[in-house]
Amino acid sequence: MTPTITAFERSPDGGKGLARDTRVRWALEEVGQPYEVRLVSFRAMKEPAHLALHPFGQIPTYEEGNLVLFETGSIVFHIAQRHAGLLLDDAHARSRVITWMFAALNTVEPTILELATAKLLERDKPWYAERLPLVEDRVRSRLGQLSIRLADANWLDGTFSAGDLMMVSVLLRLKSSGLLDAFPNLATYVARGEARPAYKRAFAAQLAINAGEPPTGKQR
Ligand SMILES: N[C@@H](CCC(=O)N[C@@H](CS)C(=O)NCC(=O)O)C(=O)O
Repeated sequence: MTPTITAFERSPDGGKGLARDTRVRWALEEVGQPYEVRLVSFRAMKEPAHLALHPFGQIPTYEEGNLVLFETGSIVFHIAQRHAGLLLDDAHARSRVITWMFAALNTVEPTILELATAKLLERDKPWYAERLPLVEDRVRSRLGQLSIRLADANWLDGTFSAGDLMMVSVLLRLKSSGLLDAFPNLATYVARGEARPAYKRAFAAQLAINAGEPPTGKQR
């Protein structure tokens, strides 16, 4: 059964791939699962039809038959469980991959989101200039810890996994900030993720929508 995901009709980032449908597209591309996309406007996201799928009125959602999921961690985990390639076979390695997914979403992403929120919504506050370095320091601290753990490895646990997919997706948000530059192994790690053919297909698909190209058979 072909799953359907939702994505922004017009992404606020204009197609930089930072909207979270990109990570779901990436997972689907990695495992070779075709999918359809339903585009939603900001208004439609807050209306009952979408709220029935996503209680917080956000994208992405994932529909497969009578299964409806929201939260990218859950969606990517579901895809990884159903298909070979994103979770490792050994039981302990599999649990470590899941740990890295949680770490990406629960420990690394919050600091990065705090920075994004500060830059987007707090610029006009009198305390913005004083607070920004503190927020950046919290991001740097997490990056430093992650950088030490990754060291000179290609991926977080040997082979590319859903843990890397999620971690790279989260770190991609920092590209324009310059904060990754102080951690060359993390910058290379992110570039390694972006170089994967599945990522490139996912990125191109979301860019096509935001560049105003006519929808393909997969996107409506
Ligand atoms: N924790 C959620 C976050 C979902 C989320 O923040 N989605 C954003 C797009 S990337 C959104 O829909 N924002 C619009 C809004 O919250 O109104 C996930 O990982 O799926």
